[in-house]
Amino acid sequence: MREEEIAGNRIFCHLNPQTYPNGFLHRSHPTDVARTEHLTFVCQSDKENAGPNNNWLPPAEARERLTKLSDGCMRGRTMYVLPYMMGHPDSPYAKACVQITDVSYVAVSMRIMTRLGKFVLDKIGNREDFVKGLHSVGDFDPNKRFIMHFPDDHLVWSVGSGYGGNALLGKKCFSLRIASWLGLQEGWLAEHMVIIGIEDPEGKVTYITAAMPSACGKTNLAMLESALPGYKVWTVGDDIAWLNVGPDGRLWAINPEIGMFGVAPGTSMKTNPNMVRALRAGKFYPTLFTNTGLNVDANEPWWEGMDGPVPPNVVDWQNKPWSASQGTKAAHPNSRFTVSIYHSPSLSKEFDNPKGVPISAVLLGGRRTRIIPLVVEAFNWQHGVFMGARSGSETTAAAAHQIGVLRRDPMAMLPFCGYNMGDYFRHWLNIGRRLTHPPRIYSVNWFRADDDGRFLWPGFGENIRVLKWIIDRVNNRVGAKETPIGLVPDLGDLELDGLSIEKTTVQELFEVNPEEWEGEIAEIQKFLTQFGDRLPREIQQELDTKKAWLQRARRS
Ligand code: GTP
Ligand code: SPV
Ligand code: MN
Repeated sequence: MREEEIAGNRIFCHLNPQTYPNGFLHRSHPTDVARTEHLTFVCQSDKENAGPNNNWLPPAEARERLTKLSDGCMRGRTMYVLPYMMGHPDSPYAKACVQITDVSYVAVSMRIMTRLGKFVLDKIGNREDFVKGLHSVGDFDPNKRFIMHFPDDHLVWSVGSGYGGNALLGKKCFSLRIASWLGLQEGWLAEHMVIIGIEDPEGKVTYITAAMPSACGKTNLAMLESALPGYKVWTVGDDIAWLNVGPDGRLWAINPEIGMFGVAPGTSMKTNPNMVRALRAGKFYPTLFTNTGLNVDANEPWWEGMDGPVPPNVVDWQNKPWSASQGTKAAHPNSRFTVSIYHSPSLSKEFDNPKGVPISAVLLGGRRTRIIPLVVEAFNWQHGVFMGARSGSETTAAAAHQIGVLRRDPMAMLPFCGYNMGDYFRHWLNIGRRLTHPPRIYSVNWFRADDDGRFLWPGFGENIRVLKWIIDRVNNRVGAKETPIGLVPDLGDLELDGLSIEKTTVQELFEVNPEEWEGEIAEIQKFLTQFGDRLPREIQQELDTKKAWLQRARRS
C-alpha cells in the first residue's frame, strides 16, 4: 500500500488557517496507533545486560531478521535523510544523529521535535560516532513490525510502524533507550521526565523534574497554569530529561527535544490552556494532529474533552461520520498533536541554555487510584531511589495492552530503560553519591480516587498547591510530618485557600493504611525479585524497613 492511500486519504489535510494556522490533520494506518512494546527489542550483546525488563534477541539474529524485512522496503518511495541533534548544539551533552525514513509524516514530525538541519552534517563531518536510525514502514503489516535497538552500535532499526514512539527515532528510541545505556557508561541519566521552573511570588524560580509513565500527566504538568496567584510554571521539557552532575555538585537537566508529542483527548482551556494556545499559535513550525476527529464545518480538529458543545458534523479518526450517541470515541484515545515547544506561551527563558537548569526536586509519579498519597517526600536519596523503584501505574492507551491494570514502572522507565533495571537502580544510587547538593525526591499521585472511582484531587492547575509545598520544602520554608513511608505535609502547610475540598477528602489523600500496604509491599517484593543479584542491596534494605514497619503495625 502506498503511503498516500492510508485510510483513503491524503497524508496531511490543511486545517482552518484562521483558527489553526499552519495546522494539519494526519490519519495513521488504523492498526498503527500506539507504541508496541511486545515488538520492541533491546539487542545488547549479553542478554543479562538487557535484563528482564526488555525483549531481547542476539544482535546478529536481530540484524538478519531486519535485513530480510527491509529488503526492497523503500522501493518506489521517497527516502528522507534527517540529520538532527538531540540537545542544544552548543551543549556538551548534545548528540548528533541521522535518521533515514520513507514516511513524510515522520520527516515533518522530526523537523518539529528535533533540531534538524544541514548544520548537523557539518558537525558530524567524517566522524562515525553519530547515532544512526533506519526507519521504514514497509507495508504497515503488524506481523512484520519490529523496533530494534543496538546499544553498542548506537543504532535503532525500526520497520512496520509510523507511530511516534516507534518511528521518531530521536525520541524514546534514542533519547531514552540508547541514551540511558550511554549514560550508564558515561555517568549521567536519561530520564522520562518533565523539566519545569516554578516561579514564586518573590520571583524566585525553582527547577524540578518529574517522571510519570505515559499518559499520566507530564505534558499537562509541563504547561501548568497556576491556580494560585503569584505562582507561574515555566516549561523546559514535557517528556525527556538528560541529567548530569554539574561541577557544582548539583544535578543539571536539559531537554534534548524542541517539540511536544502530546495526548489530544482531554486537552482544553480548562485543563491545559497554555497547550490550547500553543496548538493555535502556528508560527514557523507546522502543528500536526494525528488520529483526532474532525469538526467538518469548522475544519478544525476535535476530540473528547474539548471546550464547548459537541459540533453537529464530526467525522471520527478514521474519517467516518460520527455522533456522540453511537457510543464510540471520535478521537482515538491515543490521538496526539505534534507541536513546537517554541509555540508554548509558558516557554522558559532558559530553554535554549546549553548548560540546562539546576534541579532542586525530582518527582516520581503514576496513576494510582488507591494507596499512594498525593505527595510524600523521601527521607534521603536512597529512600527516593526506592520510591522510584516501587513506582507503578494503572495502564492507559499510550501503549497497546490491557488498560487499567497496575503495572510496576520504576521511574516511568520500564519500557524505556535500554539495559537491566537492576543496574539502573545501582546507577541512580551511584549518581546520588556524586551529588554534593542532591535534589530531594518526592512521590506524587494526582489520581487517588474514592470507592466510586471519582478522583479525590482536582488535579491540573490545582497541582500547583502540591508544587508550592515542594518548593517551600526545598527552600526550607516549611516542616513536614513523618510517616513510615516518608514525609508528608502538615495539613496547615498545604495551601488549600480557594479550593472547595472537604477536610476528610484531604485526609483521605494522605491516608497510609498498613492493611493496604501489606499487599502493596508483597507485590513490590515480587517485582524486584526478578532482578536477582542485580538488585542493589540498598533497595532491598529499604523494602525490608517497610516490612518491619508492617510487622510492628500488626502487633500493635
Ligand atoms: P505521554 O505523552 O503519553 O507520556 O503522556 P503525559 O504523561 O504527557 O500525559 P498528559 O499530560 O498528556 O495527560 C494524559 C492524560 O492524563 C490526559 O487525559 C489528561 O487529561 C490526564 N491528566 C493530566 N493531568 C491530570 C491531573 O492532574 N489529574 C487528572 N485527573 N488527570 C490528569
Ligand atoms: C509515550 O507513550 O510515552 C509517549 C508517546 O510520549 S511516544 O513518544 O510515542 O512514546
Ligand atoms: Mn506527553
